[in-house]
Amino acid sequence: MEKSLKDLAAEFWKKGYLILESYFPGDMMDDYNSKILEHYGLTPDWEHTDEFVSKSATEVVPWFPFKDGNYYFNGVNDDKYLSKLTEAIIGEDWADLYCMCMFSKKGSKGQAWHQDCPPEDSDVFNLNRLVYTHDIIPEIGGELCVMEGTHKKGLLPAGIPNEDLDGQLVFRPKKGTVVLLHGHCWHKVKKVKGEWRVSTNYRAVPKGVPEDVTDICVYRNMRYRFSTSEVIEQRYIEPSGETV
Ligand SMILES: O=C(O)CCC(=O)C(=O)O
Ligand SMILES: [Fe+2]
Repeated sequence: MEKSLKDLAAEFWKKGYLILESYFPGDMMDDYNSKILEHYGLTPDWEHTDEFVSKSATEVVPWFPFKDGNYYFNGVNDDKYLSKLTEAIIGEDWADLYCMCMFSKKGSKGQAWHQDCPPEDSDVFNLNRLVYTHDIIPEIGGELCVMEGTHKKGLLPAGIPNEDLDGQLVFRPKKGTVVLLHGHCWHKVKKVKGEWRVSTNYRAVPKGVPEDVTDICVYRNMRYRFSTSEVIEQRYIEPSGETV
């Protein structure tokens, strides 16, 4: 029997993520993927500052298609079941934050461990609704790594930005798969070995969470503010193991 929305929401809140395997149809995903690649070309310039790219060990080029007036990707927003599931997870009157495509080229580092927004207030978070428009396979790399249950564990510990951690789960989402992931849950993306890797995030927030919730991202070596392209906090490990 199919799981109810309530059961799926409970699973999300237990683990900090939920995976809907091959949820969207392949032909819809092929169409999205070719439109995304058309936008980027295969060698896009980095959008972020060099300081950000080198410090954060994050090599990904974001694109906000709706902000550019491209509404091709509305099929995901319009999906009734996904909206209902979102409501079951983050409550009534949740809001769409934005749709963000992410592109990584061959040899890029992927994304270091991070929390999409500061975890100090457990009510203030974003919900990632990641849609994969192509298969993530070993030859491509770019696996999504998640530390289960860490949406309830507070601050990501300071440390080496992208090292593998004991207990990390490694996912290779197939085309059409949706990953719902709590923004406080510690996650990273492994190095990209294939020509390119694409993912698209339809971010949502519970009612009352400010629109700029994801302006500050927490990495193991810093907090970074995107709107001002600024490292707002350096995080160090003392030889004693303490974070300063
Ligand atoms: O591309 C992915 O698989 C994850 C990206 C990510 O960390 C995010 O969108 O918050
Ligand atoms: Fe993230």
